Amino acid sequence: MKILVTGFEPFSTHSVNPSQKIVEALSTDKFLGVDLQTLVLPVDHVRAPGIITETIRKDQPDAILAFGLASSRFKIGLERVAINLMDFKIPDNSGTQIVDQLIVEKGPAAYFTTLPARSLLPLLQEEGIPVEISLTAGSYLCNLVFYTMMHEISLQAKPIQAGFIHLPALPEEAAKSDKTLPSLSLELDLNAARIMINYLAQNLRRN
Ligand code: PCA
Repeated sequence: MKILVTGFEPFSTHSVNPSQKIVEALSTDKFLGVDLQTLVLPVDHVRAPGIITETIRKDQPDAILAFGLASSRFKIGLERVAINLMDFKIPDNSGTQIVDQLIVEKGPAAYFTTLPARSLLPLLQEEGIPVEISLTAGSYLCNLVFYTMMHEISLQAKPIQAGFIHLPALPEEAAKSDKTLPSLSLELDLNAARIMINYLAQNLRRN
């Protein structure tokens, strides 16, 4: 079975993106019965949705785990909902700041994650990973990619398990910051990603 894992390049004041780091580390991992595909997306409101849509159409993954950085979070966030809105508080890496625009004209207001967030939560917590179910993926690039992939999946009418996961900042960023910045280690991020991949693989195998 094919599982696609995506992350993002660094953006704004963040010199490092934990989602890129975990994707790079996972690309050399082996998971039983899993053809794992990894992708680092640009923080660009035109290129990122284009790349994710093309990848889903071309590779037809059975499941998608998309990761990004949410630098003020204390816990890993299993995002529950993607909204049809671009309302950037900062420009993307192309220098564009979009305000009050729909992602898909006439698209639904929102899509729910199709990841089994309720089942994943205790699994991750039992491993000592700070994690929560989050009700907002924001209105920037992460939400844009999340909404775009859920929209493509809904157009294809396939039962693909897909969702977005936000990661707190890495300790190296918190160490350099003059603000009080919560952080989580790359080791815990990676552990969480591996647990989720194995869980999806087992569930997909059963179905
Ligand atoms: N986080 C940003 C975009 C890229 C990333 O890693 C977000 O939360 O929208």
